[in-house]
Amino acid sequence: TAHDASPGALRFPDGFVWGAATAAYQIEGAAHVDGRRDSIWDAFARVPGAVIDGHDGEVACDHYNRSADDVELMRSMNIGAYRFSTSWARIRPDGVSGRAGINQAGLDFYSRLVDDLLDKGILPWLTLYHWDLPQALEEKGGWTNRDTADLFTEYAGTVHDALGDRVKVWTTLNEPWCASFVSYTAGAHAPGRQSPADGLAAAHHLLLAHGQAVRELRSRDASLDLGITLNFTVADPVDPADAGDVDAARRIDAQINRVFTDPIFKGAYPVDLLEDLEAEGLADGFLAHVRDGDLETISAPIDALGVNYYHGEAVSRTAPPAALDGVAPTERPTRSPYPAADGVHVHPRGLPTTAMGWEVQPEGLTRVLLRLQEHYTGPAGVRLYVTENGCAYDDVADADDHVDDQDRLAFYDVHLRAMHDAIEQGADVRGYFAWSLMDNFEWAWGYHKRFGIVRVNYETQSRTVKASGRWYAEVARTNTLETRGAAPA
Ligand code: GBH
Repeated sequence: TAHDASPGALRFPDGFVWGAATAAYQIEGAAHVDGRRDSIWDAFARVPGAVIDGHDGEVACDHYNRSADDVELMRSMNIGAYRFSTSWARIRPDGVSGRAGINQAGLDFYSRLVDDLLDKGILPWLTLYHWDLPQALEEKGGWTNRDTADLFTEYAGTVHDALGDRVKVWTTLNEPWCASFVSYTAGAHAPGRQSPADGLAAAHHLLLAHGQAVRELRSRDASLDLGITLNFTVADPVDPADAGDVDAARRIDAQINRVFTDPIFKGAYPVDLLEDLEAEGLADGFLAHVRDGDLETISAPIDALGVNYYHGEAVSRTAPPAALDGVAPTERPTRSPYPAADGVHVHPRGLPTTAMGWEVQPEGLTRVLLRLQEHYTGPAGVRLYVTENGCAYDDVADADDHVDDQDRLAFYDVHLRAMHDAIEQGADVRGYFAWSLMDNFEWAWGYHKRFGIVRVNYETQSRTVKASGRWYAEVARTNTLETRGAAPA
């Protein structure tokens, strides 16, 4: 449809998907309602010091009871696709295999949500796992137990039985890096374990779960759109002429990005990663989990790769001694998420930061997308989607909950430009999802950090579209990024 773009405005390709994202535990609440049982996040939130001020997801945004209104809100904001996750602990609450393990009320909730979305012309974009493992399974070893991958595959089938007639886009996992290394090595996320070996085992079993679920869903319906979402960082050496700094950047790249992209797209773990693990005495234990055929399963062809991008980082082997432990804000001690990056330090480089302390580095997004296109997804014919990008700022709301978040609006503007750059240079990016649709439970930070383009008043549960949300609705409506200043205030 024609749109009178001003000179200098950036058009996106026809059919570009403009979406918003959330995750079950962060918004649903109703954590022990209608048969849902503890996930690892319910249990972790009860650990003293794990989440700031003891916040938890018991009520969250009460989305479980307000999903119809939230869908209508999205329609009013011209959101074309809604990326949400299903809660395993709502659907198979006790982690029990077979029909007896299914909680129909949990499936019914998602079925209503999907109907509401389709009713309003919003594409349902379903993620099967956004970190809320049933606690019953953690008690059997969680993601360090290979059986969890099989149970995940069965759970994927259960969700497909209920929703597969209407949901066509399926993401297996959100950010397996966080679900393994932040959760089982750093201990900053549930279940809070602090072991490099456990993080490595979890990473392999998450990848295996992904590959098995892709095969299962593909065999049920060859027309499904299947993918995974990974979080990417751009690690730059503080001094590109310093071999130690270059090696530090290589390690971070291997241990966040390539540990997942290489098995998925190339069917092999990176050789340099295995060498670094070997030097730490971790390689044999890790490889003991990798059985014949696993990498073939993990590299099952996918249709779409979801890219979550928040920030980059400058790293060094030398100075200053700032520990890589920024993943948890709380008094409960955490360790580095990296199994083989002792002595690697993040250096501030004077870029502006968000309320999370993360650098605003939009050109990192351009680089991530172009690198994926050139070395991973392009050769495999896989479409790219930015499935999360966004920021927390210290919002100031007036008495009517209005937030004039020009800082957040500017963050989105520069990142959409960076994505547009990548598209112009050949990256096959088909869509973008703002993180997040609404303020929500920000994991170890509880409700202290707000990422929404919609404000949530946690006393009244009222939703108020922020200035950034009104601006985003215009971008979505026009498929165009106006020159800054032309945006509605
Ligand atoms: C996403 O993960 C999640 O998918 C989403 O649930 C969450 O709400 C959202 O981001 C906002 O946090 O602290 O310097 O070590 C975030 C991915 C990757 C971002 C690692 C922070 C570590 C930075 N994260 N990164 S540091």
